[in-house]
Amino acid sequence: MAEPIRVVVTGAAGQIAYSLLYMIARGEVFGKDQPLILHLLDIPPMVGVLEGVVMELADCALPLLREVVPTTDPLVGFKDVSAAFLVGAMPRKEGMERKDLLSANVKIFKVQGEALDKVAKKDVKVLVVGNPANTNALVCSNYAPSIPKENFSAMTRLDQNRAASQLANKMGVPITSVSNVIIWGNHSSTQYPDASQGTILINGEWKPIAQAVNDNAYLQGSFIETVQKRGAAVIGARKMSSAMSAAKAACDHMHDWWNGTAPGKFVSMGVFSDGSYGSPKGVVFSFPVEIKNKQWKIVDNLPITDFAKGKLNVTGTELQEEKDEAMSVLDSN
Ligand code: NAX
Repeated sequence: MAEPIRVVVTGAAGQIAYSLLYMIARGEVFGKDQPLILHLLDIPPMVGVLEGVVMELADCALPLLREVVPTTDPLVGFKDVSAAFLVGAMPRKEGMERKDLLSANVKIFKVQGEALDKVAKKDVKVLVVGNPANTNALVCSNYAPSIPKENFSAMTRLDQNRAASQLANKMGVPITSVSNVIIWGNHSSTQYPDASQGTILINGEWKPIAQAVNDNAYLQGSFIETVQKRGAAVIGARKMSSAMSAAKAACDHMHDWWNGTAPGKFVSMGVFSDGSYGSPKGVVFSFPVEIKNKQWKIVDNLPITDFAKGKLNVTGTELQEEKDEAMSVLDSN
């Protein structure tokens, strides 16, 4: 068997981590032959809860889980890690402006970036889940200059999974029959879920989704809105935000980053923009990517309609504003 790798989950006492830790420790991300040492990072008031999570992980009797390291010290949490799931963040409280939320999170992701820079492996893969995920990833990377920018990403996989699931449901096919649906831009309500490059397996034949669905008003209307507002719908029903599905999406994201994408398939990830598709350079923007040897590459030359251009512009503008606000908070600190 391989040597164990160290993997950290922040916000380890929270609700997403409660599902995520189990999925990782089962081998669903790094493989059934890869032993793991799990680092659980949270803040001091959560130490008691963290202890309970450690007990439960022990009680799961998981063969791949060699050791669990609960801590509130980022320098311990990030020490020698090969993969980092940054789930913990400051939640938006009632009446909080975006600037206040950004400001609180900038402080968290600055500390974590600095710790990653000091003690993590230089090829660590960092997935930011905690919101505002795209801009938190940008801030974190900013404070970890010794780790390549390509190793930081933000999660839009939950949005991708939601979009694919909507389409599978509408067409009455299994989820495995829907491919290459894209999430562009920010993990926020300005995101652009785009089915125009996607394909769907119907009666043994892969067809363009647009052709199979044959309802442009739906694809450019309620499909997009349903995905954009799905998080709010789950909160409305559950009185708590998406957790199980967010954990599954985080596993999917890291799994594909670690293991690669199948030929002809792509997935969406928030990554540093090189200006592709007219997006603002230097923000963390969700693009369709293909992955090989643990390196992602933005899928290029996809046709972009005027409708899509308008949507990309809105979400890109929001990300540029978030970046500018985050940078102004950083400058004033
Ligand atoms: P919880 O409030 O259940 O858990 C968050 C945990 O993070 C808490 O235990 C808290 O103590 C911890 N924490 C706070 N500051 C920390 C720090 N500096 N270091 C380490 N731990 C810290 O939230 P949960 O439902 O688990 O959601 C976590 C984050 O995921 C939130 O920011 C949420 O908005 C975000 N989400 C992002 C999604 C995405 O698709 N990118 C979807 C799901 C989710 O809404």
